[in-house]
Amino acid sequence: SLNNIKIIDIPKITDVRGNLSVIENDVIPFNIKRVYYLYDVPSGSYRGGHAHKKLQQLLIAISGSFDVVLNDIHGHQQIITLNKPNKGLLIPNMVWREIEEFSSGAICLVVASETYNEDDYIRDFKQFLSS
Ligand code: T46
Repeated sequence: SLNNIKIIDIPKITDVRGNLSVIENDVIPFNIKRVYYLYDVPSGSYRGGHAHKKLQQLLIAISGSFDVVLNDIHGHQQIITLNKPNKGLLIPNMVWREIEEFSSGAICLVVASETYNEDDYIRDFKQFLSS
């Protein structure tokens, strides 16, 4: 449910040369199995539109900004804007997500608990609500 959604602070190491942020397994509640990223998203376009049976993941706006629209099976909705490279949004399993309002040049980095598996996706919203 949406109660398990969290904003995670990613450690930031700052000095005169700029910032460095690092994600190790102690920052997130799962072992990292995959990393992918969304970029060059055309303005007005959106991504997602599905839920995961098992996968948990952390979304980070490493550049620019975007909105994450989250829905749970009870019909609750929450919209979270990500725009900081040292804040991650933890999305547990069984949460419907859509990512929209990408700014120009936005990059969404995703750190995932599982390798890619199409069988883990629920891509039908009605089926999601009745699961
Ligand atoms: C999510 C959001 C944030 C692969 O072959 N391997 C992969 O690891 C991924 C993520 C995708 N694909 C293939 C499957 C599709 O043919 O790439 C194509 C686009 O995937 P999808 O339509 O699922 O992309 P998004 O941006 O709608 O969703 C992705 C993730 O799939 C999803 O888990 O939460 O990013």
